[in-house]
Amino acid sequence: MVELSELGTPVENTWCPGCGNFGLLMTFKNALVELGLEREEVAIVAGIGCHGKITDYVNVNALHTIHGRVLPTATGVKLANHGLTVIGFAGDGDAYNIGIGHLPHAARRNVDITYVVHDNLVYGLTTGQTSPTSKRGYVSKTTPRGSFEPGINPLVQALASDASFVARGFAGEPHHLRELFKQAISHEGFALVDVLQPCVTWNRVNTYQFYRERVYKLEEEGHDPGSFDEAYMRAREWGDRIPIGVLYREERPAYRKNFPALEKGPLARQSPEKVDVKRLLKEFK
Ligand SMILES: Cc1ncc(C[n+]2csc(CCOP(=O)(O)OP(=O)(O)O)c2C)c(N)n1
Ligand code: SF4
Ligand SMILES: [Mg+2]
Repeated sequence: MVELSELGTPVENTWCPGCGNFGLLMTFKNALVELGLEREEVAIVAGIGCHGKITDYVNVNALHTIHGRVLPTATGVKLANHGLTVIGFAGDGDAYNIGIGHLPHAARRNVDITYVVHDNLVYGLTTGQTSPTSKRGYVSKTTPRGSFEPGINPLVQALASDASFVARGFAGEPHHLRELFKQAISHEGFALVDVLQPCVTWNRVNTYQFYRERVYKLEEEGHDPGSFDEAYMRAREWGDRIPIGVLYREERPAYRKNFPALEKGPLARQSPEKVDVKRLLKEFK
């Protein structure tokens, strides 16, 4: 079992002081420790953005992929070696703008990965442009008169895509977020955890205080995560009250269980010498 001290790296952390990513990072490491995982059993994949630097800060197998392609990359990692616990990290721009096309497919297939979205409602790394989750009226250098587009609702998108686990956490509630991470990572299939992650440099609207005044915990209000209708209703709630917790959970087989070749064990551990390539080439000629 990995110790917390083994998960650190010598890389200098360049996130802005106070960034919500710090809470998310520490919480994630604690979740790995509490799940009793070994370092070599875990693979993380991240996109491009401030969030993406997380691959430098956790001492596990890590792949810093390109903007918007966390899900196909993580899917490939999982299918190549389903012995790994695979967690993808994306930004809201990464996940819900350029990468949105991958969400419904990973979700409907129930690919066995956890998808953590650092949702700061802004493009952080590129210095503060309006993002797909920015709310209507949001003022930034790309929308100086306020965004006239309604923000995308990631939880509604995930539910509509048949995701089998849909949750929202808040980086300012680390104990609560740690439990969400543990549940998502233990879930068989696709698990989205959208994390409200304050960007203290560029987003002066959705601050720690903004969320502290609004978030409430679903489990304290008798929410039933087995009810799709109830989950949908809660997913649409954003105003004076913002729900955090597990919105929806459903048990169904993970994507990899459809592949007979994977029943013999992870592909990464199968010897290519045993594959009759000539017979295969003949078959597909
Ligand atoms: C294909 C591609 N398009 C655009 C960019 C430029 N780019 C880098 S990060 C980024 C957006 C970052 O915002 P987000 O995904 O929300 O991550 P954050 O920095 O907020 O964590 C963009 C547009 C890129 N690197 N690659
Ligand atoms: S720009 Fe925002 S998201 Fe990026 S490190 Fe700074 S505070 Fe965090
Ligand atoms: Mg962002």
